[in-house]
Amino acid sequence: MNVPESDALFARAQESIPGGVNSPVRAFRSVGGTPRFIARGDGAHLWDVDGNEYIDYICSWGPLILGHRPKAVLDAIASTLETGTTFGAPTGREVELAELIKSFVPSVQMVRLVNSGTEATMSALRVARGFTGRTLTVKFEGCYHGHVDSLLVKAGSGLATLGIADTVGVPKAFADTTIALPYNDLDPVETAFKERGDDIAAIIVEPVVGNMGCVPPAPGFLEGLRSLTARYGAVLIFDEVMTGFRLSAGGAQQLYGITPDLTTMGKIIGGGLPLAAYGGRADIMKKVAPLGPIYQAGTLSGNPVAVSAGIATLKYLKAHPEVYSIIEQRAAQLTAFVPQGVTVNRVGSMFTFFFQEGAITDYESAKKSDTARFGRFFHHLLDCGVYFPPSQYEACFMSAVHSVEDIEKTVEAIRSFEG
Ligand code: HOZ
Repeated sequence: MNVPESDALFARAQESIPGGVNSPVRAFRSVGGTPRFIARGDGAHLWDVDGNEYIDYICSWGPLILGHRPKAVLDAIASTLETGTTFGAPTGREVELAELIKSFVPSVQMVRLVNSGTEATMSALRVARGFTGRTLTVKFEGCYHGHVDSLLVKAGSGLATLGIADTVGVPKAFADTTIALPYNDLDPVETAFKERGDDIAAIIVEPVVGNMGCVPPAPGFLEGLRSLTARYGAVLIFDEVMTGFRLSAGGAQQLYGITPDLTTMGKIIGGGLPLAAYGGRADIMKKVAPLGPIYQAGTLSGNPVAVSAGIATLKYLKAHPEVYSIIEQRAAQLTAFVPQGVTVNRVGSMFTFFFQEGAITDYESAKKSDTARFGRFFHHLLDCGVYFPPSQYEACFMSAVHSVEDIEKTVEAIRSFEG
């Protein structure tokens, strides 16, 4: 497909922005070709600057559960803009959003609003260390928790996409505070606690992984993490930036019936604007300044425009619980046909077509995928007007406004792949 306007913008962008993009996976590096520069979105569809239309399964990497430009969210933003954009002082809306979050996620007894998922995980980790007086964190290979220094060890998402094992720029001393273990395997976690349990502050985990592609937890894995952290006095952090408000109203923790100590949230919570949060047990959150000695702050935290978009989104989800069955059904319909040599992992409205046969349960198995064939699949879909993430190691997201026709057209495109 010729995309002269995107080509021209990409050439210009590369003169001023590293790799021409503001977040690495967008650069199409692992699939080749020119990233589409987007002119606009509406509902489940996107249009690029060359006028091509796509059915969008990136949904801005997860936030757009209501699609592009949902009326409730646009109205809330517009009316908030009439009052100003930022005050650097508390507003009633922040209280309303905090109360809404608590009503969706009962394990969150207190919550602090921040601006990005990275900020949320960075802060939650600091709080876990401050609360326990310990240093080490257990994370899982292929999970990605934003670009927090100590969490970029064996991380998924863009690092997996670009083949960066461990980023340069993280001091060894920081990386040494992280114990990276295989996902879905409890034995090494148990061993780590036996050997270093007195110094492990937290386990942080994507309860359903989205960042090595979609990988569900094996039966008993999350339960095992819960009981080990409880036994050793460590904090269990669920990173629900992707899964929160998506896999159910109460996120993965509601779906699997596990109560973490702290939860990080992002994406959907901001209704398409930059907003994220961390929260959990009141006795832990009461250690955060100004109540306690653990410092964390932000000029634009609780920004009124983002907060109003978040409130509008969560209120819509509360009033329309049927959204969850709709997006699950649509995703099931889309993934019913699987090309030969491909395995689909799906949990609710998150899914990935892995270009290999056999079970994908962890980072080792995810990495066995035929990424060159995935790249051909990706470009075939793009040519058919279907916009998937430009990486084998990301999840697709369904929105409430993908229509049956959108899904049928997508399945048709998948069926016609001959690569
Ligand atoms: N790390 C994000 C997905 N896992 C990608 C964000 C982006 O490129 O916008």
